[in-house]
Amino acid sequence: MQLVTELLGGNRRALARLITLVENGDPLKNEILQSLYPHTGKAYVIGITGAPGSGKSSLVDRLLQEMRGAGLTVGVVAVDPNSPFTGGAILGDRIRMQDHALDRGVFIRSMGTRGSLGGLSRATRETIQLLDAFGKDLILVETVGVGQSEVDIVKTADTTVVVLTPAGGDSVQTLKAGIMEIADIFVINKADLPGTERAAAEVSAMLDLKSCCDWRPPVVPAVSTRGEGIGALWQSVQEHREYLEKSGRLLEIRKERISRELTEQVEHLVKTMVWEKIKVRMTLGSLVEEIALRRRDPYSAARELLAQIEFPVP
Ligand SMILES: Nc1nc2c(ncn2[C@@H]2O[C@H](COP(=O)(O)OP(=O)(O)OP(=O)(O)O)[C@@H](O)[C@H]2O)c(=O)[nH]1
Ligand SMILES: [Mg+2]
Repeated sequence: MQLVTELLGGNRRALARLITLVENGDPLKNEILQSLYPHTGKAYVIGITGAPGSGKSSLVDRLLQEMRGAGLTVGVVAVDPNSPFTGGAILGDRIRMQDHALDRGVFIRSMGTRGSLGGLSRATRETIQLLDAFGKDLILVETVGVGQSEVDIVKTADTTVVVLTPAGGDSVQTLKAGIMEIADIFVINKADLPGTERAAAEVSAMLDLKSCCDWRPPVVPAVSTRGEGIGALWQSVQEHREYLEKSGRLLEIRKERISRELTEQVEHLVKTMVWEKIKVRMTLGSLVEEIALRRRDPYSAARELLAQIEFPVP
């Protein structure tokens, strides 16, 4: 495919077009991802998650400067499950990253919700693959971490940075959402506001309770609007990466990810296949009527539907 060859040759427009095709579930999607797969696995993925308005985009903006300064190329995926917008457009002044848009070593893509959150996390993962194949050294994924489902998106990262703020009791909220468990690094952003030390102490106390693992997530205070603490954050990211690489953990977590993806892909295929068969053979409507009238039950009805399908063994 011409576009795939162009992407591999470093053509940014081909990259943008392929992301759109994949996002829209183009019929060629699997073929595209399949042919690019051998070129992936080189990029290092960093997830940045935190409550709305905690300063994730401002942090990404500053991190980009550090990373570019180190001579590395970067892809950014800004995922917002609450936004209906998707595509290349940067969402107004909420994202401060526009300055980097002219830098050819940086590629930024924002992504809004496409129906389900599950769909969004798949689209995010696929976009990461395209950026990886394109040759970006680092990929930053910004996600609004407010619920359990966003955790799925975060699971695609090698290093996960959780952004907290001193105000508003974010830390407690995040703890509830289960995001605490997946943090490799904590940032207490807006450290210019009161309560920073207390927030940092809270996180440390919580980490003390966790009797696990060789890596203790550092707690980094930052003022992203002024660029303070960004050097320390970048340092922590590199240290975490080094820890993962030296301990063999990186290979392990990447295998775990592949295992999840493979399972998900099989389930996705089975689901598609089954519903295609069921849809062509009968309508569900009458069955629903029957069940609503309590003449039937959904349990035996589901089994009967499936019993009518002859499963082809590929
Ligand atoms: N005082 C202070 N304000 C900050 C800091 N970092 C970010 N802000 C402000 O917080 C607001 C949100 O910043 P963003 O970087 O857009 O936050 P975000 O987490 O990306 O927001 P969403 O993507 O909407 O969830 C902006 O008005 C920033 O200027 C900081 O370190 N200190
Ligand atoms: Mg943002």
